[in-house]
Amino acid sequence: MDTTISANSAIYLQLEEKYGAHNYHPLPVVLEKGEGVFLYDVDGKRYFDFLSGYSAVNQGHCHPAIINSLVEQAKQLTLTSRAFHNNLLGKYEQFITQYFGYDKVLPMNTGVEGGETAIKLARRWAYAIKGIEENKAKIIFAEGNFWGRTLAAISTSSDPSSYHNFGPFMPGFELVPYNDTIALEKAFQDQNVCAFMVEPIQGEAGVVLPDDGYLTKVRELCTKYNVLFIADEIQTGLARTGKMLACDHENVRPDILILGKALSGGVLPISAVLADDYIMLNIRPGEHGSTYGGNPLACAVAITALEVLKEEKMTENASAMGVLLRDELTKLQSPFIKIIRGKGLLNAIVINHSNPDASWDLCLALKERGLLAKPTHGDKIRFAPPLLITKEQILECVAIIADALNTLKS
Ligand code: IF1
Repeated sequence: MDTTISANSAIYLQLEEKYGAHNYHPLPVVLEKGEGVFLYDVDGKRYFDFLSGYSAVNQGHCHPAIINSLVEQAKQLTLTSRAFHNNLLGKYEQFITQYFGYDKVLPMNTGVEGGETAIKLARRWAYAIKGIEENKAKIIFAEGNFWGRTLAAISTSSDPSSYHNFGPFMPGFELVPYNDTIALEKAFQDQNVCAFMVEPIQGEAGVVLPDDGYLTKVRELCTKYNVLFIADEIQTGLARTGKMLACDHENVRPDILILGKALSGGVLPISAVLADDYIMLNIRPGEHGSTYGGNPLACAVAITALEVLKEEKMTENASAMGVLLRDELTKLQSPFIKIIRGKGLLNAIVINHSNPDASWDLCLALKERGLLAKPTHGDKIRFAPPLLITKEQILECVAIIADALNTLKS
């Protein structure tokens, strides 16, 4: 048991240990309140949140306007199912399609359902429009991708910890190296390829950025070979990288856009797949959906979550605070930081240390000093605070990081 937890916290960990599946290895901290950039544990200790619920809490924890929309709508109507119409779905569909500039939206719940929906739309377009022989459609993914935990998602994974001993896997998927448009164009020579699904920045892989111009080239190749460009912006979207969408850094427009996470501001699972009519209308009534997809509660929350991003200029702040964070971390000149990378407030450091537990130990030291972050893929630590963080708070957090780094032994 980690010695850095209180007796009070230990009670909660023991309950999870005994009664919950052991499918995570969380940091030893028990949280009970969130407000803005801060989280508070069961002993009242305050922490800066540098994970933001894996970019689901871009707007800050329990954003008052989002919570107000949740509470007011919850008193009115939460779920009709799509068997009937309701007074919010059409309003939300109009709002989000005009917000991002697409003809239509298919509302779902979790991010991975958004990915599954995008794949079904691409396959349906392949057979109905591109004329690919039935059951022959292929979709290309990038090595290092992560888009969820369903059997389709792990069928496209290159990470054994995602797919090992979960087979057999879904056919019709192929991998090319990320950030490699030569390999991508080679894969596009296969006439059965109908789509390329890619994250503009690979989150789970440890905030891996492609070369400038990669997305532009992807767009060109997809157009040239009549392949749908599917952008998984579930983690990179919604102002996180300093633009409303990470694709906006290169002004490229994907054919299918997948959103999730911060679409609800961390309040409940909401995802959305946006596309134009020539793609969206190939799925006919009764051919796809979900019990909660597009429920009135989600519609009310998502409209406010999107409004808040613009009203509070979170895109601009993410861009400026991201530059400040990376500059200040660079100034530390820490021997324990190999790489600092990121865009906007989606950042990661790669730890330089012989001890494989160094990144975990650093996260424990950060926790002790009031900052919560978690390693990904061993030696990388993601630094992704809510997008309303201020300059003063960034500087305070860099001081915490510097002090924690000093606890690592050479
Ligand atoms: C876990 C990772 C992040 C995502 C992208 C789709 C989804 C995700 C780019 C699916 C979800 C979550 C899943 C969560 C931890 C977190 C994660 F470490 F797993 F990979 F963020 F990097 N596309 N990512 O990042 O969305 O179905 O979860 O709503 O599974 O541990 P979801």
